[in-house]
Amino acid sequence: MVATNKALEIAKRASAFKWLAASPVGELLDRKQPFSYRAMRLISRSNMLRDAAVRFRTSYRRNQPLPRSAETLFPNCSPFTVVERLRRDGYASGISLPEQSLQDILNFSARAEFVPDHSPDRRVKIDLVNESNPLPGNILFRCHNPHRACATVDGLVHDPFILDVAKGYLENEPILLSTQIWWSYPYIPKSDTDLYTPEYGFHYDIDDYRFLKLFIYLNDVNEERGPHVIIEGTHRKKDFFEKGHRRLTDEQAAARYKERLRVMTGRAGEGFFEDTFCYHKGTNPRKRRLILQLQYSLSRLGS
Ligand SMILES: O=C(O)CCC(=O)C(=O)O
Repeated sequence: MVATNKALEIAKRASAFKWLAASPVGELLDRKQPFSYRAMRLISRSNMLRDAAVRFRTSYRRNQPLPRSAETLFPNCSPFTVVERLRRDGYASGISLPEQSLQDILNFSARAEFVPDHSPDRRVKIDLVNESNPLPGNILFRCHNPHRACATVDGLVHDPFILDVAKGYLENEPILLSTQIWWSYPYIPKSDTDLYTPEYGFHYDIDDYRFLKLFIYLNDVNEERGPHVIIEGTHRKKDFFEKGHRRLTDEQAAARYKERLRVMTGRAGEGFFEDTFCYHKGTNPRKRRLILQLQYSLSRLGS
């Protein structure tokens, strides 16, 4: 009995500690990160301070423009419209890669080495046809910065339309933070009470005072292929609870935002811009999903 109480006490302390570590205060105290980054993560939780920080930074520092490709792959898209939608809704869809570019990136993905999130020392190649998990126990497999090895991804990074959107939204020349291609595999719960995994739970990112992601699906994504879900407009306003909690359960998300959940299904090659300061998640897929992400930001704070 005494032993059980002691174990409970330790467990309680451990979960209180975990909660504190993940809280804004815990983050600020965590000296593993530079102070400027920790301060940004705290300040950014207030939209007013976040916008003020963007204006202040932009007033004294214009970033160097990234080189631009001669032609865009998206001649029919208007950066102005996309930026307006991003500001209003936190996301803007309607991007579609030309077939050849999609094929190039898929061919690259078949040759590339992916790092499993939970086994960072391993490298695996992943077959485009065989759907089985190459390293069970892992669910996310990432190829970091594919633009360094794949000319087509590099072309996207420097595409004039994409750069105009990033510049318009960031109100400064964009800095490329990273690119990634990753596979998401089904998370199989170990028991009936183990349905949740943070990899597939709602959260918002705080990677800089302002930042922007472009996601492009590399396989067809229907409801069973783990579509990305966005809670529209949550980049503009968060209540006190949400400022302190980067994560929401599905139940909390449904209770608070039932009308604003946007499930982003799409065909291979289709994509959308998103300010992932919005609450968002990748859904636990029943079948694996392959996605490309480009991330631009105002500074290198989040790198
Ligand atoms: O896999 C997804 O759709 C979600 C990705 C995500 O959460 C992120 O990029 O922050």
